[in-house]
Amino acid sequence: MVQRESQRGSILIFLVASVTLLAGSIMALLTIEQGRANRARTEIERTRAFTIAESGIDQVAVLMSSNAWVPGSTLDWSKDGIDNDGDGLDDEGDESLTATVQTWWTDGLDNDGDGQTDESDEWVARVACTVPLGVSTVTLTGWIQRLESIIPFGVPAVLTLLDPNADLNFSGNSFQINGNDLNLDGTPGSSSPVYGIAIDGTLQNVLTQLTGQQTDNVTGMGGWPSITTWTPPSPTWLPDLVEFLKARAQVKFTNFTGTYNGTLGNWQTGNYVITHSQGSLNVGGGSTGAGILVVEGDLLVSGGFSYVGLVIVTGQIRVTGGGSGQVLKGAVIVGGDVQQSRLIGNTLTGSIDLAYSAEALNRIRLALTQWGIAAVTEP
Ligand SMILES: [Ca+2]
Ligand SMILES: [Ca+2]
Ligand SMILES: [Ca+2]
Ligand SMILES: [Ca+2]
Repeated sequence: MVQRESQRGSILIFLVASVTLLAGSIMALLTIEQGRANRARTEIERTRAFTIAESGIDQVAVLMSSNAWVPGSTLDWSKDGIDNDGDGLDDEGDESLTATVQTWWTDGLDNDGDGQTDESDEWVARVACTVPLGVSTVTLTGWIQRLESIIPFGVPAVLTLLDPNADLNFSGNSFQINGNDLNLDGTPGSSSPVYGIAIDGTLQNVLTQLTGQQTDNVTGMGGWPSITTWTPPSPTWLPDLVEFLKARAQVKFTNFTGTYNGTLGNWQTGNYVITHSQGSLNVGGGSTGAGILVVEGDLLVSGGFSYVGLVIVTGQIRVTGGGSGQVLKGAVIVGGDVQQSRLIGNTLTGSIDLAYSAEALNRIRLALTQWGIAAVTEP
């Protein structure tokens, strides 16, 4: 009897030990499972955070291309008032993305170590994008680079004539063609001057058409008068350029018969517009603009007209005075003649004032630049 009691006791101890052991194993298994689930969840979160960070870099590239990125600003999905993840809620808890952008061409540093600071090959934006999600935080660096453009911002002169036999007809002293750099506020700029006039032909053709008194009005690089010869990089340079810009024009005229007196962009508000006219265009009456004006035909200026940027005309430019004068800050490229006639009725009126402005061309270049993502690195 004593023996049976003792046997029963041993079995009980054995059972209790087994159950404890089993419970321990189950607990261990559960812990492993839990760890695996956590790791899987963390992995999913990380992948999602990675994808979101990539979208942030895409967004910066798109904003830069549409000239809507404010330099020095930060992208912050949690405060932008936009439903970035498309779940119907704005700026709710899980829209956590911040991106800061370092613009190499404005930072006053020689980022590529070539001895030059903020030069044209430093047109690179470094985007640091951070996305915290759950227990994970992903940081990506995007390298956004300017895409090549065929827009000629390195112009030889403020007035470039592509016709070797172009007729130039200015009216007395009522014109200025100045290749010295001028800022948009009217102060002298710090960029190197360009020539007053460049012609894809002999200098003689230009010189014989200006009176001695008129040569004083063509200033810029290389002394007096400031005239040079220049040949485009290819025979199809002008038509290629026109096609390229036509495809990107925001304002289009087609054989417009009236006189346009509206606004084609405004440099003071940073609104630079590509305007294309199929056929001749007549502007005047105080019309203003900023950007690139492309005319496939003749440009007739029949009243006050003031423009900041690049004017490209495949035919002639004809100016008939009037208003407060014709003012351009930037550069002009013309396929045909340049004619100025100031006689309206019996009254002499109006003047032409063409001034080279590196600031104007740089601003337009920046505004019209397309940006592409060159690389994405971690972090
Ligand atoms: Ca949302
Ligand atoms: Ca948001
Ligand atoms: Ca450099
Ligand atoms: Ca720099």
